[in-house]
Amino acid sequence: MRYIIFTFCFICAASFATPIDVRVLDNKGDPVKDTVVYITATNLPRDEPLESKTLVTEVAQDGRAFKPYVSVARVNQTVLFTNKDDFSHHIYSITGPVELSFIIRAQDHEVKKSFPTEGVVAMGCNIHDWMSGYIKVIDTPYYAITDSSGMGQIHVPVGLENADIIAWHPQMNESVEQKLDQQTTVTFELQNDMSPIPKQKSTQAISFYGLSK
Ligand SMILES: [Cu+2]
Repeated sequence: MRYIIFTFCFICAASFATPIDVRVLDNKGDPVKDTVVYITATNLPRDEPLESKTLVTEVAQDGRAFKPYVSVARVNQTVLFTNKDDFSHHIYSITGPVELSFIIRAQDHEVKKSFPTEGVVAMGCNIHDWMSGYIKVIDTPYYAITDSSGMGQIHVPVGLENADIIAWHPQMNESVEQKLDQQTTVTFELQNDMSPIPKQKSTQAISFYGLSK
């Protein structure tokens, strides 16, 4: 009987989450990949969805680049930095909730970090100065990152009050937001030009105190 009740409640809960399809286009109508889209509201549930409690965001250093270029972390969620290269990186950030500066050594050495408040962590590497990556730290369980079609999907529970949907990308000059009512599709058409996305060079790095190849 308990199993039946549990199953019934699970189906109920799932049926009350509405998928919202989000599309982000630049001011030329082209899709914008790697945009973080997320929901805020005045009554966000205090109990997070179960999956987010064990969620770990992985930011890899791979081929002298951050992969992915844009990541999302919840406040206080573990971010796992992993080095896929066979040489070291020296990751830093002077923006965001916490300043970062740590060396991550070769061959799958791992470093764990977390961030106590919302913000934007703009990362670089002291050894490979072209490396650029971002972590958007947010305090909501309802978010997505757009794919190469500029699309993302967020499952939102019913009953959110004063809900907004926000879009952020490192090369936008500001976040944009819309009121979220009952709509199941949301399109952002950016008005301003975006800055160029930096190229992650893959040329041979210069040796630096034995930390790099
Ligand atoms: Cu590096």
